[in-house]
Amino acid sequence: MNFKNKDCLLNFIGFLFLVARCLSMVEGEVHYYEFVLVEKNFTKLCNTSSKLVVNGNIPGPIIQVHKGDTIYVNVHNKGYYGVTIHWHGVKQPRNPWSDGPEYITQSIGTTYPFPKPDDEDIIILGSLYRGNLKAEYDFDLIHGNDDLPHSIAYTINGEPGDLGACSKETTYRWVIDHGKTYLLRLVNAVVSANMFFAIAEHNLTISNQEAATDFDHFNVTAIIQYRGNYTIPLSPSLPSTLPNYKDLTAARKFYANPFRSLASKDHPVNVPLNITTKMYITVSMAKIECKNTTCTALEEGLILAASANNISWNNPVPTDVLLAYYRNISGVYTTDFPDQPPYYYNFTSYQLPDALAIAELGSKVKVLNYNEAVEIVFQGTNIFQGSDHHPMHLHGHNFYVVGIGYGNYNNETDPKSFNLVDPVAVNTFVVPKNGWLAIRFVANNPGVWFWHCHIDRHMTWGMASVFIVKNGGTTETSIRKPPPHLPPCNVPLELRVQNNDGPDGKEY
Ligand SMILES: [Cu+2]
Repeated sequence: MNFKNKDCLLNFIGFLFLVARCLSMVEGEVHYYEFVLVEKNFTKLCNTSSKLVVNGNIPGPIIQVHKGDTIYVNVHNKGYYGVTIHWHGVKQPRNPWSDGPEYITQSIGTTYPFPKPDDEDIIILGSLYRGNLKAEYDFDLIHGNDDLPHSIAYTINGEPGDLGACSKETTYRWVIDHGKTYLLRLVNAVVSANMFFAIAEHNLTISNQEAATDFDHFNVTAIIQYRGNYTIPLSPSLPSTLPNYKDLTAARKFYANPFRSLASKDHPVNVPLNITTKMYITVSMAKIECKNTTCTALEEGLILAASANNISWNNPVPTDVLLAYYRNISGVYTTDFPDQPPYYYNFTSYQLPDALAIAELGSKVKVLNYNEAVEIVFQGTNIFQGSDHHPMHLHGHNFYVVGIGYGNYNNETDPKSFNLVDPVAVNTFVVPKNGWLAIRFVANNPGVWFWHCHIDRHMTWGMASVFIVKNGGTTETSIRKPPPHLPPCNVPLELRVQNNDGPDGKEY
């Protein structure tokens, strides 16, 4: 798999969330931020381990800016590993050079489209790991283990909450005023699960797996506390309406929503109607040939992987896709990512032969002409009875969610129910378990753009590929020049900062 090709120093993708506030009309401020990435010890759930964090905190700092502002972020990496940073939600027009994904490249309206809230808070749902996660992750990939490290708990703003051991004192607490309206920005940064979220005794309109049991059976809590004169109860009340972990019906009900946006004259949508490129892409668990003698193979020579149209993404050598494309270096990637799966079968059947799982390892990309109107239907499969939710993330573009459903996509009847009027525009959306997702976008951002399942376990296993969007013929529609400080991909071994810690966190 891709673990062998660690020529890049950039072997870890960090995620940062940028919150753009759009209340003020003042534009054009300049903001400077210093991010220091450092390994620091944290004690959570009675256990102390080192974690790579930004400015010493979990979660990291929030950048709050206005539309039109300029932001400079200096990142100082004082950790053990090479790091790339990818920004969700920030357009990078013609500029894949700073997009972030290792081996690949290294919208906001004017006002709220609803009454202005009195205040707001950001809730980041996360995963808590024990031990040296990077070392465990490398170990599992190198040995082709059939799984990756598992978290031990979920967190809200870095804290597991009231129900965990040694945890109550640091539960995240938000103090609010009675009678006011609050906006919550919810970010699901959990590595491998979708989450139900509720606030006890409050109405909230928000928008797992049946068989899987290896997720954290952990209710993460945080506290909302009203200001004022009253006796604060010793323990907070818990929501009574929150579905059970495994309540698939509740999840299905949620996904059966038409997912309408708040489209209006002031917040228009512009769904492409004349589609010029149609793709049908199966996203699936898979098996690939193990090319490493230390693999813990599932069966003879095969290890667990994930695929898109039966291709399991393999990070290219000796350089990244972007540089190879820009400099015309051949042999790094191929342009034959298929528009449809190699064979058709009942993708969501409960009994599928394992032979269907065998995927090809490849660095296959899809090339799109500038301004191509693209429709993709992602089809989940139940191979290994391993169907799952797959939040598909596209870099460089937003897309419209025009359709979603269960079972196999029917290309005659399902398009009739597409929402082409007021669909949501996002850069990540889920393919429901044993279902499909239809998206549309215009390929108007020239460059090299990674797309992948955002469950990191699946992405690591190869549920990913790349769009190359060609130039449009003018300077304004062409990819920018690389920045002068572009770091070289081939970093000599002796220059790399190395951490020789074992999975137990101790040096070996
Ligand atoms: Cu996935």
